[in-house]
Amino acid sequence: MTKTGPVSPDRIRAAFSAAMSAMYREEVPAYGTLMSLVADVNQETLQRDPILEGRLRWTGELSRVSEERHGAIRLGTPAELSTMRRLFAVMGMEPVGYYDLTEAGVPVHSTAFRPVSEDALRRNPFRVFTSLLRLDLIDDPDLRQEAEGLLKARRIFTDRCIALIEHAEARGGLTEEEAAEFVTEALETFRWHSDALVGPDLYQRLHDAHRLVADVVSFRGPHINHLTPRTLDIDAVQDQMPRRGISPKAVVEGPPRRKCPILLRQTSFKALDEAVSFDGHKGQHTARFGEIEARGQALTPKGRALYDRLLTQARDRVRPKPDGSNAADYVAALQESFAAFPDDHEQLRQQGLGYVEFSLTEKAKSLGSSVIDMDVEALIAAGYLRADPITYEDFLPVSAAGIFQSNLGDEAAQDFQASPNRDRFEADLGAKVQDEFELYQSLQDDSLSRCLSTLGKSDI
Ligand code: OOG
Ligand code: NI
Repeated sequence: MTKTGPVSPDRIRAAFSAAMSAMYREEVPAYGTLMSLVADVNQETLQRDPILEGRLRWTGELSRVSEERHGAIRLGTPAELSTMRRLFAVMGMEPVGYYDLTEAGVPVHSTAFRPVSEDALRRNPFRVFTSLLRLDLIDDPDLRQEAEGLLKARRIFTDRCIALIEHAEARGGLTEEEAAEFVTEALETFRWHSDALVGPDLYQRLHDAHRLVADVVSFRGPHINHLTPRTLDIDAVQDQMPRRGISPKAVVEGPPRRKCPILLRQTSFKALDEAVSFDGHKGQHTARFGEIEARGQALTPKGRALYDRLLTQARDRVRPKPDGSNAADYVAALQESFAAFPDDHEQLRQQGLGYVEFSLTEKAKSLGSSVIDMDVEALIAAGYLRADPITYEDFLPVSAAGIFQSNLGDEAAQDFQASPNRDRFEADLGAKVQDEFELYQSLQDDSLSRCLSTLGKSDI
């Protein structure tokens, strides 16, 4: 690529993710503390567990782990959502999955913008959980109208940012110089503004409708509300957080601790009470929090159905209380319930529960047509083919609801009619969201075809 040719979207994404991290570290000191704790724990974990280290090295994931993070934003209007899609597209991030949070008492629906190809994920897997507020679920028609008016009038993207998005779309990319400018301009959208758009009375009315409505409608932009590093041992980080002055929520969301991690485990903590000026009146708002995550194997639809069933079973027995008083009982129920989920890599693969990436071992490289009669199982058993878990790159609705709840305040849950509306979301987004299962399936299929064609086998 020449100096003036387009910069790869992967590089823009990596630069943006680093810039976002630097900004957040400055705005939220606890994030810096968390980053150093996570770095320490990850290093210890790799030293303690050479098998894990070897696998991450083999699959090319080792170098991405310490750079890995996700963020979250909440948008107010369809126009904001569709422009955000175009902004993320410049960085090679596409909408994957539809999450309906109304069921959990939060008036939003969401998607995750993330890279989708194997290469792009390896280079930098930065993702942003992006929610759109559902004002249609707010009862008071006057308040709804006022909120709509405020949202319609605000401009969350700089003019230059929009111009650069259009430029990238028209030219198929950005030059080095434009890309640097794009990162700076795009960052502005995610910045915290302590001067609210509303006075104290309206803030209170919005807040009374729902904490989340106040968080979206009262401010100039969709401040990034958390930035989450990936840890290799979430229980160790959870344990050590209090020693560094951070108090996490009582239970880790997602599956229990296992030998073979699956999907996603997450925990969060309240980071800041922000001082806000409401039309010159001093006040407070809690917008931003901290979170850590541990990622495990992506599950097939069959594995996911089993996960959902076992999670529901555990939560029917013990529902974790917001104050943490029954945390131990919940963890015990979870562990008991998940005893029915195989905890062995071979079992997970053979039973079709988890996705894997196939690769040829060193031993296979000296082989020729002698393998022609072997099938996948035989190739694995003979040590020619290996199967490593594919990392889960997405989110979990029950966990996301738990994260929303714990940070909005425990009184925030309200009963909405569960009302998923994916068509509406996609119309507002201006695109279809991709299906996560199809993406994992094709990563798995492509890895197998590559191995087989290297071995000179067209099919198995
Ligand atoms: C998003 C909460 C969901 C996660 O990691 O599941 C989330 C939000 O609070 O805006 O980030
Ligand atoms: Ni999160």
